[in-house]
Amino acid sequence: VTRLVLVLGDQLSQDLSALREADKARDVVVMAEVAQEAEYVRHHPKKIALVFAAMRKFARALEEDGWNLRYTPLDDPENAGSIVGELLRRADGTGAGDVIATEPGEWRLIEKLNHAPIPTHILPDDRFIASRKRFEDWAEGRKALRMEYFYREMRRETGLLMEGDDPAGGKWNFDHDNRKPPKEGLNFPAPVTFTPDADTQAVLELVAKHYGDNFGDLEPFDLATTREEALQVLSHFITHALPRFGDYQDAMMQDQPYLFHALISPYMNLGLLNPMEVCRAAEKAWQDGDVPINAAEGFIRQILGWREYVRGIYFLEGPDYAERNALRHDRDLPDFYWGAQTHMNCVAQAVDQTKRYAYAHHIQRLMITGNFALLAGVDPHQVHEWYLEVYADAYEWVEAPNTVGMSQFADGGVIASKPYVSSGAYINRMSDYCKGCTYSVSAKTGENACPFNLLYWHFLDRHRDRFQANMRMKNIYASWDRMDADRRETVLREAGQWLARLDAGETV
Ligand code: FAD
Ligand code: DLZ
Ligand code: SF4
Repeated sequence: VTRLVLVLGDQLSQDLSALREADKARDVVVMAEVAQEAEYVRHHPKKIALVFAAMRKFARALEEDGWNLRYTPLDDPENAGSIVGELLRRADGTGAGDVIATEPGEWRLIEKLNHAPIPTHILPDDRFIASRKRFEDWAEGRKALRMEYFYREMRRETGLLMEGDDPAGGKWNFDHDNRKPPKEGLNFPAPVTFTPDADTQAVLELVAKHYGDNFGDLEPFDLATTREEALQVLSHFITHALPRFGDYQDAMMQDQPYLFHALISPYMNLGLLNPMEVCRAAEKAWQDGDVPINAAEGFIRQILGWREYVRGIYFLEGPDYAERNALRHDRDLPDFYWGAQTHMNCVAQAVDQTKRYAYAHHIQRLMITGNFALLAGVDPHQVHEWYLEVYADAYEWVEAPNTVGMSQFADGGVIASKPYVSSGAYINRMSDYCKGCTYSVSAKTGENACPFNLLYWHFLDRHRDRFQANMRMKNIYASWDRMDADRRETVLREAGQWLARLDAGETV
C-alpha cells in the first residue's frame, strides 16, 4: 500500500530519515506551503521566502531523482491550510493509509502529528551529530548541564580536532585568544549573494502579496536557496572569513552586519548543509595550515558544542520550555523592537539590520537586544516570539533555548550559570556604536546616562535574592555595595524614571 512521506520546510535533506525509510517505487512525498506554518508567528518576509523558495527547488530535485511527489503552493485553491490537513487531503487523493515523517523541530508540530487522524510514524531526525538519546544519556544524573563538558565528549566521540586522546593544540578552548574588540581598517569579505531566478521571483511575489506587511524587508533577496548555493556560502566562509573568525567573533560594527561570521545557520537549519560536513570543512582548513587553531576550534565549538547542546536542552526540557519565566518579567516588548525610534544607537543598529537582512550575529542578539530586554524586565515569551519571527535561521528547537534560556534566564539557569547582562562599558568595548549615540556611555547617572548603565544596577538590585549567592556574581554585588548609598539611590531612581518614560510610550 502507498504511504505518504512528509517533508517539512526545514527538512530539505536528501538523506532525511523519512526518505531513507520510504520506497521510491510505491510511496508519495508530500510537501506543502501552508498558512498554519507561515502564520503561527509573523515571520520576517525574507524567512518565509527563503523557506518557500528552498522547498520548491528541493521538491524539483526530488522529482528529478524519480520520486512521486505532491507539492502544494500556498495559493493553491485546494490548499487545506495546515500540514495535517494536507496529509489528509493527499491520503484521499492517493489512497495512502499512513504517513512516514521525520520528527519536526518543534513540540507544537510534533503534537499535531501525534494527534493526526491518520497513522503517522515519526522517525528520529538524525541530521544532528548527537541523537536526542545521546544527549539524554549525557544529561542523566548531572546537576549542572554545562555546554563545555558536553562539547568535550563530542570532540572525543567524533575525533574532531583531536590528536589521539588530546585536544589539538593542547587546549579544549581557545576563547582566551578570541573576542578582540573591533578596530578600524579591518577588511571584511563581502558575502556571496545570489540573484533570484524565476522560481525565487515567483515566491517573492507570493510572499509580498500575503506577508508584505510583516516586519522586515523582503527585498533585496539574495540568499542561497539550494544545497549547491549553500555549499558556495560555506566554501567562501572557510576561505575568506574563517581565518579571522575567532579573533573578531564578538565584535560589533556600525554598518558592518556580517564581519567574519559564517552566515550559514539558515542553510544548516533548513537541512541544506549538514553540521558534520561543516565541522569537517573547518577542521580540514586547519589541517591544511590555512586557518589558526583558535579560529577552527572557536567555530567548531559553535556547531558541535552550542548547536547540538541547545537542541538537546530543548527536547530534554519538554514542551513548556518556551513558557518559562523564572524572573517573573512582565513588561511589554518596546515598539523599537519593531523599528520605532530609539535614541539607543546600539539597539537601533541591531534592529535596523535585523529588519533589512533577517540577520544579526550572536553578540548583537545576546548583548544588545537580549541584554536590553533582560535588564528592562520584558516578558520572556514576547522576547521569544520576536526572535522566532525576525531571524531567517529561527526554528523553535534552536531559538527557544538561546532566547528563553541563554539570553533571558527565564529557565532559571538550566543553560546559563549567570545572567548575560552588561552595562554600556561592555558594549562600548566591543563595538563602535557608542560614539554615534545620543546617550553618553561614560555617564553613569544624569540626563545623558546610557540606559544600560542605569538598568544594569536596577536589574541586579531587584534580583538580589536570586543572584547574590552566585559565586560568579559576588564581585559585582560587592562593587554595588561599595558605592555610597546616595549614589545607589540616584541610580535606582533614575532607572525607574527611565523605565516609566519607556512605559509611557516616550521615545527613549
Ligand atoms: P557564526 O557566528 O558564524 O557561527 C557559526 C555557526 O555556529 C552558526 O551558523 C550556528 O549554526 C552555530 N551557532 C553559533 N552559536 C550558536 C548558538 N548559540 N546556538 C546554536 N547554534 C549556534 N541560532 C539559530 O540558528 N537560530 C536561532 O533562532 C537563533 N536564535 C538566537 C537567539 C538568541 C537570543 C541568541 C543569543 C542566539 C541565537 N542563535 C540562533 C545563535 C546564533 O546567534 C546564530 O546561530 C548565529 O548568529 C548565526 O549566524 P552565523 O551563521 O553567521 O553564525
Ligand atoms: C518556517 C516554515 C514556514 C514559514 N512555512 C512552512 C510551510 O509552509 N510548510 C512547511 O512544511 N514548513 C514550513 N516552515 C517550517 C516549519 O514551521 C517547521 O518545520 C517547524 O517549525 C518545525 O521546525
Ligand atoms: Fe548603547 Fe549606551 Fe552605547 Fe548608546 S551609549 S550605543 S545606549 S551602550
